[in-house]
Amino acid sequence: YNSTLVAVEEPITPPVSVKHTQLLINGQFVDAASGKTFPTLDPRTGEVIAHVAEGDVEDVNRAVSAARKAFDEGPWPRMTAYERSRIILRFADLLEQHTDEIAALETWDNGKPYEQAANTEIPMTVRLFRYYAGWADKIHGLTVPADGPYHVQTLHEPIGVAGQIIPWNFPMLMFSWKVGPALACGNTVVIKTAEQTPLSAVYAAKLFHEAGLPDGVLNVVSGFGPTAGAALASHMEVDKNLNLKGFWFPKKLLNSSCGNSCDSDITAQGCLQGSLRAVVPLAFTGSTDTGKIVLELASKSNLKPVTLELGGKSAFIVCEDADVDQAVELSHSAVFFNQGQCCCAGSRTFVHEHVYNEFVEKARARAMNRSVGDPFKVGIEQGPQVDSDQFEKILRCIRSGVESGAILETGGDRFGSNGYYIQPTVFSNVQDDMSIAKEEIFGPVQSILKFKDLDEVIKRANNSRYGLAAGIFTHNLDTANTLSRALKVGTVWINCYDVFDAAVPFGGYKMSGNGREKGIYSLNNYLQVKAVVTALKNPSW
Ligand code: TXE
Repeated sequence: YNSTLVAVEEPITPPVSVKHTQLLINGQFVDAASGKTFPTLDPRTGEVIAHVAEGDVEDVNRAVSAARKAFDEGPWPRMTAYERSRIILRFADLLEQHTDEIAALETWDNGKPYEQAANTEIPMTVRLFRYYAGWADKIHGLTVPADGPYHVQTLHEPIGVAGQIIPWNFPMLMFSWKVGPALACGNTVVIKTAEQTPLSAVYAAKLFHEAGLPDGVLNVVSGFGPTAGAALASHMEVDKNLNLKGFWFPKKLLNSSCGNSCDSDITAQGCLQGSLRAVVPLAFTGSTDTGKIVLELASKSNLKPVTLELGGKSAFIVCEDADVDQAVELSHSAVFFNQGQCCCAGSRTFVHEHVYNEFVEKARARAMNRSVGDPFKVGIEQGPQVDSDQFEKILRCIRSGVESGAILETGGDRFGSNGYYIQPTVFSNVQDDMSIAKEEIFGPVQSILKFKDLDEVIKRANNSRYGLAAGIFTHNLDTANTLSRALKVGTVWINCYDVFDAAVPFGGYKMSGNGREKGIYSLNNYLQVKAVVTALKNPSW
């Protein structure tokens, strides 16, 4: 392997210290109820960065109660939309002022290049909050010309407590996609961060409180998926002042929510001394497998609506008239950006047979030229993978590619002997039935496939359980239009890739998820519509 090697054996000391390691509930930093902590690790070395509070069921319950109280009794949904917007804008300013520290926390915890975090991701996070701050005072209903002597209007109201579960690949961006629209609409939030990257969100949430966010509006719980995450997904949110009869709920869930102990699922209904108010909605980003679990937990608890942003195996299609140099460069970043840890990574590179050989040669050269090294070092394009699980999974995928007969053009192994670095890897001669062409690798591995004509590539690109995104490289308008209409995906990029904008919706077809985030579309996830019908005394006017 012949990349621009940069020593990874002696990691650079991060230019930041870890200030916050507790949970943030009701505006206060608190330990986990159990007193437990877990280590968050530096992917450059596998060494411990800090011990972080390990939230679990009881902490999620505390956080949901705080969020519920802030929604039912607090100023947040009652203040003017303009005031809410001002607080979100003040937070965006603070975030911008603290870009260096937050970017350093992201790099330390996740392994992504510091320059990428500081110059792209934190600015995009700031932009997203400003975008949704702009929406706060522009959310309103309609007047409806109904039949009959009625004045009809719709009110667009916040739903209540939003539960949110985010992954580790873009911790701050995922925080903004979830928290921005939920708060702009006047909801309150409980967000569970990923166990690999708990540091930045709690830091940012502290800044939100400095910006004037009332206590309880934004609660951050760090912890693991099957415990804290599952508790949020299955939360019942039961208040104890009313008597509900005739409802059936699984005993386990009730006990975890209300703290009482019931003998059986059936007798559990006697325990429901409360009005049932769901944690709604639940927004999840992560793997398709965990998305299924989350959906099941939501339906088995209280049918809370769930939006899912899941995995992908996106096609990047290089047509015969494409600018090959541009397509090589963009297909390279479409796969390798963020160490390949992007849900929309263009991880199936389909290349027309007429430009295939030239493309493969140039793609190989570009990958060999990728600068891999300590992500705090200037000029580094690729740092380590986030953790040992991901590192091992990617190496397994690479082995499977070799065993199934794909041609290993470059890479194929770990990089250095320390931490979770992987060599940029390119396979050519990849066939549709190989697992590297079907499964989400989530690593720096490009799979190049050859195609002959449009009909064929449409069928093959759509032959996937995923449908998140696609890239099309052509100067032929008709080809671009045909492909963009035919591909079953949530985003199509034409002669570009990974163009993210706060105003542009993002989400998946098929098993890449449901619902859309960003833009005006995300507001719908956090609003409910009330129709108000008033009889007119004198309809002739
Ligand atoms: O994901 P998980 P993992 C894909 C990618 C990666 C694979 C596994 O292919 O290799 O998923 O990564 C929380 N109830 N993506 O294991 O498990 C968990 O704590 C409730 C694509 O890290 O989906 C974390 O906060 N929550 C993806 C979040 O789910 C649970 C980004 C994501 O973790 C839970 C990440 C449970 N039972 C991985 N189990 C994308 N779409 O960008 C886990 N979690």
